[in-house]
Amino acid sequence: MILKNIFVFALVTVSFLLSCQKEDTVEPLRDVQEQSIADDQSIEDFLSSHFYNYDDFSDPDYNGGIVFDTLQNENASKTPLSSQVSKQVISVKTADGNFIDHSLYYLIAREGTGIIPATVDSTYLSYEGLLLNKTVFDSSSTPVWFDLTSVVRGFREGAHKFKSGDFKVNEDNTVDFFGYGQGAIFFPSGLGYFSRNSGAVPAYAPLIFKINLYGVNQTDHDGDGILSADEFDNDGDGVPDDTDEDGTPDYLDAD
Ligand SMILES: [Ca+2]
Ligand SMILES: [Ca+2]
Ligand SMILES: [Ca+2]
Repeated sequence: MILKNIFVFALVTVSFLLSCQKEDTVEPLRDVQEQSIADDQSIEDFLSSHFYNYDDFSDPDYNGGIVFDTLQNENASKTPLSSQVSKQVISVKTADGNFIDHSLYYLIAREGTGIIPATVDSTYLSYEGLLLNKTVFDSSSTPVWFDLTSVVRGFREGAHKFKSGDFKVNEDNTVDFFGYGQGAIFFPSGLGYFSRNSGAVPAYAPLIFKINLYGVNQTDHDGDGILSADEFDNDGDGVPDDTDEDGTPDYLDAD
């Protein structure tokens, strides 16, 4: 019940991560492959020059967040993020039908004890979004629900790397979360907003999100009894399938 109430709250307060359709028409579109390579270099530079507070996370009672810092001075001997992240190559279909590889990096600080969301499920999470210069462009320390079909692809795929946790409701009706997945994802603009200026995110910006994943709801968007995970993108091109080609993707197409 508490989760439901917060869900309603989240729907009206959170809009940033929802994909916006506004196109930036001022500058000619950059080449997707060249941008992917340039963004990957920028992300690798960040990962090799920064570490996170893994010493804090070695304490099972630590319930704070992830902090990034540079490998300088007294921190020069820390283990860089580049040695602690995993990488997934994601192929993105461009407007002209080509597939361009993009690299998503993810840091698992705590794996979580619950279930892994499908990339189309609803997730209950808190997050902080940063540019590579560590400017925070958006955050919610209060958990919010996100339908992963409505966020940028990097976030959708990245949330899929973590497991949810559990919670208990205290006598004063506050909620304690525990055992939840915690980490960060790093992805190029081709998995984000690419050429769009979106809020405080400039065009062609690689993005970082710190994520705490508390809960997962499996979705069946069109209520046809087939989970969205089973009909969203069976051909794996990253674009929602539309088998009957009527313009409504299968996961929203109840017939
Ligand atoms: Ca369905
Ligand atoms: Ca597809
Ligand atoms: Ca259809």
